Amino acid sequence: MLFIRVHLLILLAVYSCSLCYAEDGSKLWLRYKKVSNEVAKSRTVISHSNHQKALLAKQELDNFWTGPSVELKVEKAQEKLRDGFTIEEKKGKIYITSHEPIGVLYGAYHLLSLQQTNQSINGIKIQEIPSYNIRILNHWDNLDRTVERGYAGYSLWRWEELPHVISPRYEEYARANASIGINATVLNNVNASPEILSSEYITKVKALAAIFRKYGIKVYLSVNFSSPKVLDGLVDSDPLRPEVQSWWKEKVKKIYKEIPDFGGFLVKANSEGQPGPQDYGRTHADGANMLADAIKPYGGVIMWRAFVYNPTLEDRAKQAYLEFIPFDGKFRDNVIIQIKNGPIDFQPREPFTPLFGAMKKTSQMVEFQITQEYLGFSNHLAYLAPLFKETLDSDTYTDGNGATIAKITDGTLNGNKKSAIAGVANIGEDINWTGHHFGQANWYAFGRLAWNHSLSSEQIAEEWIKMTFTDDDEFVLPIRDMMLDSREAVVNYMMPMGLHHIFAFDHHYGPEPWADIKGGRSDWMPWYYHNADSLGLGFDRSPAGSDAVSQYNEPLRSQFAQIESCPENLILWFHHVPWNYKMKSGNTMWTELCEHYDLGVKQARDFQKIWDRSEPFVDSERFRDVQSKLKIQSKDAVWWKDACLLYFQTFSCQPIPYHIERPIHELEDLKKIKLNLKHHN
Ligand code: GCW
Repeated sequence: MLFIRVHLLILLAVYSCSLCYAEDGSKLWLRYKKVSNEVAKSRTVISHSNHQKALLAKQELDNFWTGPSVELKVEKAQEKLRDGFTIEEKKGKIYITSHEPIGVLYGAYHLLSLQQTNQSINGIKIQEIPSYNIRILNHWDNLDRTVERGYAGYSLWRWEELPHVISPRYEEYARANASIGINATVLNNVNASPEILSSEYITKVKALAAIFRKYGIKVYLSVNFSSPKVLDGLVDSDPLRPEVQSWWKEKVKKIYKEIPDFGGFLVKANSEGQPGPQDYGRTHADGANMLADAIKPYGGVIMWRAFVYNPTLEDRAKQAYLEFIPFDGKFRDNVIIQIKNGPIDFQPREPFTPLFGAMKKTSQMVEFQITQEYLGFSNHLAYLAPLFKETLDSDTYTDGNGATIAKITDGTLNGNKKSAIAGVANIGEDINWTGHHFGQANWYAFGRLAWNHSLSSEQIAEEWIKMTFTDDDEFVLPIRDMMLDSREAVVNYMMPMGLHHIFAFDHHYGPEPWADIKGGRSDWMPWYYHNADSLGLGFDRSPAGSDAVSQYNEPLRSQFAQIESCPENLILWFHHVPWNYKMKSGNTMWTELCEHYDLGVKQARDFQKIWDRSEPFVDSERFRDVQSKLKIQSKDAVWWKDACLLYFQTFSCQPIPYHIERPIHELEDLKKIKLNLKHHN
């Protein structure tokens, strides 16, 4: 019996993996192959600059470039290129030129990516200038190496070993970022420990900064507003108190002494229990400006977050706008207000935050979430470029047509000197960096859009697939389409039509539309957002309700305010919609809701089929990893569908239409599920 089993296993193994080599995903999209000696001898790579970064560019090309000879140049006259580059082929030679040494490195990576995606370089003449000056990752990494909303293992930063032991992954991390143009990183969680500013930690940060510098990456830190009091026993941390101001000045001076190219601070103040200027009756502007003044002499930047809300009667979606609008024009010019893409919190779909465009005299930047806090952690495949693009391409109508969030934040419209864009990282110590192999695509997509926000989601997906797996169209096209559908699939099976925040309390993974914790904050309860009752479903933000629509410019204000003109993919965000309301399709709202959930489940199952069919093109290790994650995704999709439909049915009091797949769970059983987070973290 044993004998037969062993044989069967061997047979199965031979049969089932045509590409039977292991790949753990650790190489990300950087799968260049070292060139042979012959190739190396057949061409030269010359750098006319001796700058370390230009020499690094030379080294990368020496190692991996299989094409003709290349010359690298840093040219003073090319000021308009900034850290961008040109690549030109003339008489069989390639010239990469930039104004900055780092631009030459970006050019080298670009050239290698053309090689890797099999594109012709004959007669090539391209110019790339990045959309944003600061392209920054935000790590929500704690000093004990846990990662808030991190689903790829512990933090990469081994604080206890630093500055003495340097993990090879620090350089790999920097290289991966540089390869897509990311040039800044915030190392620690916005829920910041004051400890990060202690001398001990500054020495550790210095060691990381030294490695990242080679790749053009500047280090920033999140700071706790109470640091002066907590670290050094000042009576308080009131931003208007001279001792507090001098404390910050001294601290900043010390940091720049150790890290001369330090980027600046990111601050979460008076939000979710974090300290801030309001603790002393001061304003966001008082707090931000105090830090801005301290860091200004060194050219540093303060990224001050607008993610603030309190358990008041005011609709949570309105609060950031209400708190920040009065300070428009009152911030120093080295303060950038960092605003989440949506007014609530990184939901699978939100309208854009109306603060964008409304603060005309203040620099603003978008904060996206690359880590999938609300999109299935590292278990679900959800390609986020379409979500990022949806925000960037949104027209705010702030000054007539065309005031998209991209143009507002990249400086085109208000002439910002320093434009920036942030993404909350999904990176951890896992061997494949992001937990899910397809999570790498979101890191990649963020970097590519920060570099060039006019790239399409499709183009970015194609590049990433070709670089990460293979350029065979039989693989690339179906996988690309799967990726492009994946975010909408998550919206469908989790929260279609503008539903939001109906997650299980705190961990934000599974459905718990019924959750209610007696005495808990109402704005942390799902019912606050879905408002299901016998009449209908959804949050009335029209003028008859919370009037959040009034924060948008016309024509959006009226479009959102009236149920007939409200985009249906946001209808439950802006309206309390009757169960029998007629949708554009002719369905009632209830039927449409059921169809969305059903479609989401079908899409997840289709992803499984598409992936299984692509087995011949993928190494067995990555194939199996993704395959098993897709199984979880399908199961979770059914869980979401059943939970939401069975629960909302108790209000709609209508049958689930018969063309919809029947629930396989009992509502009462689903209510008993208490997720053991360890399984998902
Ligand atoms: O999305 C919420 C998260 C918190 C996070 C907060 C924020 C870092 O649930 O974990 O805290 O947003 O963005 O500050």
